[in-house]
Amino acid sequence: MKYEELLHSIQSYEKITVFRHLSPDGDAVFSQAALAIFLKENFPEKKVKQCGLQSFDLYDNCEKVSSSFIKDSLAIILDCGSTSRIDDERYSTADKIIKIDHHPDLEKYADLNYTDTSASSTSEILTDILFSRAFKGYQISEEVCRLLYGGILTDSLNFTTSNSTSKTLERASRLVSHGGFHMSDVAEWVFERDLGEFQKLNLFTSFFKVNGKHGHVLLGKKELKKIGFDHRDAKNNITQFGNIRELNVWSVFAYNEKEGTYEVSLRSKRNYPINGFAVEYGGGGHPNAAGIKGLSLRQCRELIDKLDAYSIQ
Ligand SMILES: [Mn+2]
Repeated sequence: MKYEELLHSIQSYEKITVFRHLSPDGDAVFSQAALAIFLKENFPEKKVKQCGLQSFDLYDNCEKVSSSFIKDSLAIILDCGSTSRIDDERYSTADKIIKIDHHPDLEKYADLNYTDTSASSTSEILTDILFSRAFKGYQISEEVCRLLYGGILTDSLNFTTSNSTSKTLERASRLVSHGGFHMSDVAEWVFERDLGEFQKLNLFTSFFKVNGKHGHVLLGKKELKKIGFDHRDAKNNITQFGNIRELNVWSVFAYNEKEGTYEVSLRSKRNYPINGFAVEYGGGGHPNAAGIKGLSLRQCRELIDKLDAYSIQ
């Protein structure tokens, strides 16, 4: 990967916009903030804006950005495998587009593309970039290190996902030694939840059903209302089912009220790739972490049966 070209693009633009994906998570938001802060600290003469219309409760970093600003800017898009995922469609009007991401490269939408599907997170790739030879001499502040470490923790679930590697640890280690912060402080910040959220989670997990070695929750409008979740909350909390010895596959099916259809998050252990199922139903993702949108209740039930059978193969 040639990071020099990325640096040259940054150097040649006066205005830079940094974008993230819809339904933002820690990796999307922290990598976005880290890059924006890095750019502001090292290129004080440039104007850098963080774009995104949907909010993230742990960290409020988005700004109001005018269309004319975006038009003149270099847009750097983080953590978005396809254009439909990008929060704020105005990204497409930017003068030049750069993509940095770890999702399968389904759509070629950028002028410059830094995709590494072997990385645990976009924050991990960004760490590799900022500590690379190309970026030597630039300052990486404690705040930038903390944010990137937080992004790696979120997506790698504390270094436990199947795409966490020795490289992930090496890069995380550089952040900790360079930033000089306590790892446990960042872990607490990223994973801590309040009591109300904990009680909602208890209700959420009470809908969990197991057949074969597949566990799932199927949540319609009524169930989601009872929990106090929307479909995104439900899907984000698929991590609750990640450490159950008896399961090979686990999934969350949740009704999207606005679309009138169901959305699914699928997860599995390393020897049980499930992205084929996602593709079959019009979705996509990684071998052990995939998603689908726009399903009918009948399709959900059909897929649950298929996953039940697959999980004991
Ligand atoms: Mn990510």
